Amino acid sequence: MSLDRRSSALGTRIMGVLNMTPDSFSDGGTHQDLDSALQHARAMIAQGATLIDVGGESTRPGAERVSPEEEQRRVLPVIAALSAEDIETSIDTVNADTARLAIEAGASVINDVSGGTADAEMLRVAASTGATIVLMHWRGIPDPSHTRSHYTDVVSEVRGELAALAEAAIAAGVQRERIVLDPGLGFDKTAEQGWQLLAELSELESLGYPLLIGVSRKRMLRDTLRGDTHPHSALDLERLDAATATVSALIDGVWGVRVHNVERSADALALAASIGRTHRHDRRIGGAVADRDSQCAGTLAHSEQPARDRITLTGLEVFAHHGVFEFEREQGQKFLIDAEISIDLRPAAAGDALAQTVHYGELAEAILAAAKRDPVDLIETLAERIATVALGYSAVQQAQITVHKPDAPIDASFADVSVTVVRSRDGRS
Ligand code: PMM
Repeated sequence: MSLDRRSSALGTRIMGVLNMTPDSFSDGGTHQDLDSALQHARAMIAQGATLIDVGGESTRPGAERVSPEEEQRRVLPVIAALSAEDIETSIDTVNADTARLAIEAGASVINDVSGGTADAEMLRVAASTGATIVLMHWRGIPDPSHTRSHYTDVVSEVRGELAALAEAAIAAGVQRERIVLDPGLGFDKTAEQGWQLLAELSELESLGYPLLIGVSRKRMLRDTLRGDTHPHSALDLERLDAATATVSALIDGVWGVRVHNVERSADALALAASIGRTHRHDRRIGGAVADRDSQCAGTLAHSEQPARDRITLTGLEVFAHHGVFEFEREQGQKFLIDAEISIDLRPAAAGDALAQTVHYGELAEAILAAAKRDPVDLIETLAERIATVALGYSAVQQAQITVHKPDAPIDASFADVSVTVVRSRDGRS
């Protein structure tokens, strides 16, 4: 496994699309069969996805609505099977019943492209199950003729409408930390409006919620690429996936990207993160990422002197299949991870602002996702991988990672064996 692939679980999560629909935007019909759907999901996880987004009803303009029963027949077995394999899933639905059953089957995230507006019960389901909910911006069932895409200022209007969606969710009992917002590229937005939103992501981020971006294989890419494309040909998909990966790299740092071709975007994000770690940040579209960086504590201006402030997570437990021996690979065992990150906490403390620090819950999730990914022989390698993930957060100046293997195959009686790596953003350790 290559180093760049490994670092794909950096700050930005990759949500791999698994459309169980015969008429989806782009992969309709290919994964209807449970086994091939599971295989595709496993492949996406191996390529760097942290979450699989399972959908049973297409939101493609002009697509037929399906009954909730049919939708559930398509998605629930896949979600149950993936959960049994410890693969995290989200349910892409606008139906509250489907969302509830999906959560019961093991999904942890509801991805609602209607932002909780299509089904009056949706927000209550999110509140009562405690699931994370992605609230996407739309103005109704996708309309190819863009009759609802009239905006005076698309960024501030989408921002305002997203804020209202989040407030409605909180009023219904959803915890603020469980809300992710998505500008809904292609949904009641022209290509031009989509690009404007991407150029000013920092405006949306200033709402204080994590952002998910779904640009993968969208028409705004095709509209922007030069020359003829032949919709749905292999060449067309390849170009769209390359374009998706390019955009993923440009918006690296958002909470998540929803993509069909995980490998391409994982590579692009890893490369972007490498540049981000070694370059003084003055790249980006419309300054979006520069703004984000300056909002973060401990930007590169502080990085020459590692901060003495720290966030420490200890005893993160994960069951995984790392090890040199065949039986370790087959049976798996418990690993415990301690992570101590150095970060200047003064801005967060001064403003009492979560956006100015690293969300330790998110860090824990990113570490666990990295630890669950493809097995390696050595806990040294695992610790290195996790340090890379921690340093993917732009505010983190130094990461000290200890991986414990308390049930390691050692004949002597022993309490624990562990390795520790200390890695700095400036590469000095
Ligand atoms: N796009 C599609 C479906 N679900 N969910 C979120 N959160 N954001 C999106 O942009 C989004 C979505 C349509 O694309 P597909 O049919 O190719 O999956």
